[in-house]
Amino acid sequence: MFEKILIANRGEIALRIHRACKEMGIATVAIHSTADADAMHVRLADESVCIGPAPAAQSYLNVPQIIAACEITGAEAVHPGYGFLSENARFAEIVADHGVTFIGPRPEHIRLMGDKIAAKQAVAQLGIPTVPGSEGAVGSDDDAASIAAAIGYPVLIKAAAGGGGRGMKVARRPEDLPLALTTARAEAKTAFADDSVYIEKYLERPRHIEVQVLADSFGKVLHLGERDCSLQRRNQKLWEEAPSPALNAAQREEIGHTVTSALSKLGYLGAGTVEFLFEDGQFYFIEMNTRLQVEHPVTEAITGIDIVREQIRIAAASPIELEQSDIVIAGNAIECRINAENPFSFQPSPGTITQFHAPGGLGVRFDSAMYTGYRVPPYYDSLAGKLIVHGRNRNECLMRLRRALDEIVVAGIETTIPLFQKLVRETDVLNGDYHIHWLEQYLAAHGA
Ligand code: MV4
Repeated sequence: MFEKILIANRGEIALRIHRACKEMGIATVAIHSTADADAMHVRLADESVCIGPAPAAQSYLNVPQIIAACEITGAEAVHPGYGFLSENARFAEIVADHGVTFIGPRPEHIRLMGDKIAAKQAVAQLGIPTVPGSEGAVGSDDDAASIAAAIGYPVLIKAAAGGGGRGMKVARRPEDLPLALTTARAEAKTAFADDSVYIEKYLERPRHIEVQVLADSFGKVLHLGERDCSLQRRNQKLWEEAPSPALNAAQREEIGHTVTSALSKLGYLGAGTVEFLFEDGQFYFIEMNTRLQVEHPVTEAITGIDIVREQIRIAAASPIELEQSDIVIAGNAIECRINAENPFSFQPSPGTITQFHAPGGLGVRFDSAMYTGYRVPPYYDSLAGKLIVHGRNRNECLMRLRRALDEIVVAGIETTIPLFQKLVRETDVLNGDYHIHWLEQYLAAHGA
């Protein structure tokens, strides 16, 4: 096992990784920008290295500085967390070239899943259901028109280099197609310097359901059930829950089996998430994330498995000491993302936290790097904390969530807490009856 791990991240996820390391008897190295000198992740770590000025490009994305920090501290492995360098295949290679273990998947799989067309083709070959559409990038507008006619309207044009929803355009009728293609290509060219696009059948009101997997270096691949992440706004998830209110045990087992069998054929290693759209009882692959995700704690709550500990063990070539039959889904868990933002306009709200009180009690977890007097810097994403609540069933979970939301105190900045206080009283949310556009429609009707 490693003796020292460098945590190449900040905020709540740096603390999350630190905690797993401490439980495993591993020393930690924090890296930080000048803006984060007073951050909790720096205070908690055994050692810290300042790697550059506030902008992420010069600090948390500064590969030479991070490698130097490994060398001067003697860290044997790097955990990238999420965001920043976590899905950068080149970073994973450079880390390995310096004799340091990258705690994550193999570079080839990070690279494959970063190419949306190649990923879709690869997983389709491995038996994962995908959305009907073009086989790879579309050529001329005439080719696009015949593909669209064959799959039927509405269709969605997606950027090959995209992901996260950028550069997508819907064509509802054949006459919309030329403009949708031109706009999607132009946006893709500007955003990614690559104007290749592909076409899919447009799903009108799907849910976003993702399957968590763990794969070790001995060929064992397990799934930890799914998370429903449909409650989102502008591709920012706000509420995630597990299990999905939309699936039954047989559907869960079937999609879980499909995913593990595919990833085992691929030779995947580490933690990963396979994302699907789910509509009318059918799953359609959209993307695979080759990193730890923000919402991993809801899966930890219902399975009792420490996903970060498993990532570290897998990277150290230890076997997963569980079988699929050992993984039992117990109760329900919900995560609310407490962002430093106006709850209805979602404008960032950096500033000093004048008062802070974390909620507690049975079934309540609060992952955050906040403290009273902490100044939320304006340079990074606005996630300030994650409230994760677990109950023996969904109703118990919702009762605890209402109680915990009323208990948290975060003063001095605006947060998304008031939005969640309204959502936990909405009939559709209480019934689990929502889809990927539900929250945007709700905010348009009830927002600021
Ligand atoms: C779709 C879709 C409907 N039909 N594909 C958006 C992000 C990208 N990763 C995939 N996305 C979508 N792909 C087809 N064929 C609707 C979305 C979508 C979405 C998906 C997941 C979570 C939130 C979303 C918000 C808007 C659109």
